[in-house]
Amino acid sequence: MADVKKRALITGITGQDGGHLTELLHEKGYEIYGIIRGQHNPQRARVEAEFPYLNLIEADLTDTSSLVRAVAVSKPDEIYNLGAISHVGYSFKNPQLTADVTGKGVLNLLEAVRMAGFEKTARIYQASTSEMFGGLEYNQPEGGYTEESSFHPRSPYGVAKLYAHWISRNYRESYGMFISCGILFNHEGDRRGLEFVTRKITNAVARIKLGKQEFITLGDLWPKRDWGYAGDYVEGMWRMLQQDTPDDFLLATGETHSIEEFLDLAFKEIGIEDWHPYVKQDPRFMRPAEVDVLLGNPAKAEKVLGWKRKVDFPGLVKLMVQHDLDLESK
Ligand code: NAP
Ligand code: G4F
Repeated sequence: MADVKKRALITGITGQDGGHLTELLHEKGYEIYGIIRGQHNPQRARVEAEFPYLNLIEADLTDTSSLVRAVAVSKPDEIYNLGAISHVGYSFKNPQLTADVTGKGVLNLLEAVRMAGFEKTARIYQASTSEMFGGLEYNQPEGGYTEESSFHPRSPYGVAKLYAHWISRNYRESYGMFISCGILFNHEGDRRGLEFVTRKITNAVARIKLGKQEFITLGDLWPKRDWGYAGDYVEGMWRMLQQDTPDDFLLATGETHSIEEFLDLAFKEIGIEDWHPYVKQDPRFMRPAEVDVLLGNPAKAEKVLGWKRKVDFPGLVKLMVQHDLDLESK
C-alpha cells in the first residue's frame, strides 16, 4: 500500500516555533498547512521563500468561521496551535486583544475543529507556557516546577494562556478530544523575534562588534529564566502527539540563569569581558509585575516521551551571537 502523508495544520506559522516545526514536519514527510493572518502580512513573502512546500491559508484566531474553513481545507491529522500574542510586555499594553487571541482564540479553534467534524480524528497540540506558574517562591518546588505545580500567572498573557490551558483540558475531558498541552519554558534561537530579551541582546552584541551600535537599553536584569533551544522543543511537541493518549507535558532544561549571565556570555563571545559600559536601563522595558525565577523539571517528558534537550545554555548563547554576527555582516 502506498504511504499516505500525514497532514498538519499549524497556527503561528510566521513565528519562531512555526518555523522550526515546519522544518521538522517537512523532514518527516508531512503535508503542511499554515494559517497566515492579515490582508497584507509582511511575513508572507519570507515564509513562502523559506518553505516553498507550505500551503498557506488566510485565517485568524479571532474569526471562528475562518478557522472552520482552515480545518475543512487542510483535513489535518495533527493541529499545532502556536498562534498567540506571545510578548508578555505587550500583553500589559493590549490586555483585551491578548485575551481575545491568546485565550479565547483557543476556544474558537476547538469549536472550529468540532464544527468541521474533525474532533474524533485530529490530534491537537496547545502551546501552554511556564508563564502560567508566575515564578514565585511559594509555588516553586526545590527542583523546579512540574506538571502538578499550582498556577499564579503574573500578566494578561499568563492569565489568557491559563484560560487556554484549562479550556483545552476541558474539551479533552468533555468531548474525548485528543488535546495535549505542552507547558514550555523559554526557548530561543536564531528565529527568535527581536522583541524578546535574548535576541535583542545577541543582535545588539553583533552590531556593537561591527561598529553599528554603541549600547543596548534593557529593563530589569535580575530575572532568571530556564532557557532552551527552540529546535529541541518542537521535537517535544511532535512527540506529544505521537502518544497513545493525550496528556500534559512540561519541557525545560532544568537550569535557570539571569539576564546578567546571558549578557556575560554574549559579550564574551565578541571578546568583551565587562558588558556594563554597553548596557543602559530604562523603565520603559520594565513590567508592572515581574516573573522572578522560572525553573522547570522535565522528568516526565524525559521518561514518557524520551525527550531531552540537546543544546545547553552556553551553546544557545553562542549559536545566537554567531547567527547575528553573520546576519549583521551581510
Ligand atoms: P511568536 O514568534 O511570537 O509567534 C506568534 C505567532 O502567532 C505569529 O505567527 C503570529 O502571526 C501569530 N498570531 C498572532 N496573532 C494571531 C491571530 N490573531 N491569529 C492567528 N495567528 C496569530 O511565538 P513563538 O515564540 O513561536 O511561540 C509559539 C507559541 O508558544 C505561542 O503561543 C507562545 O505564546 C507559546 N510559548 C512560547 C514560548 C517561547 O519561549 N518561545 C514558551 C512557552 C510558550 P503574525 O506574524 O501575523 O503576527
Ligand atoms: O524575553 P522576554 O520578553 O520573555 P518572557 O517574558 O520570559 O516570555 C517568553 O517566555 C515565556 C515562557 O516563559 C513565553 F510564554 C512567552 O511567550 C515569551 O516567549 O523577557 C524575559 C525577561 C523578563 O523578565 C523581562 O522583564 O527579560 C526581562 N527583560 C529585561 N529587559 C526584557 C528586557 N524583556 C524584553 N522583552 N525586552 C527587554 O528590553
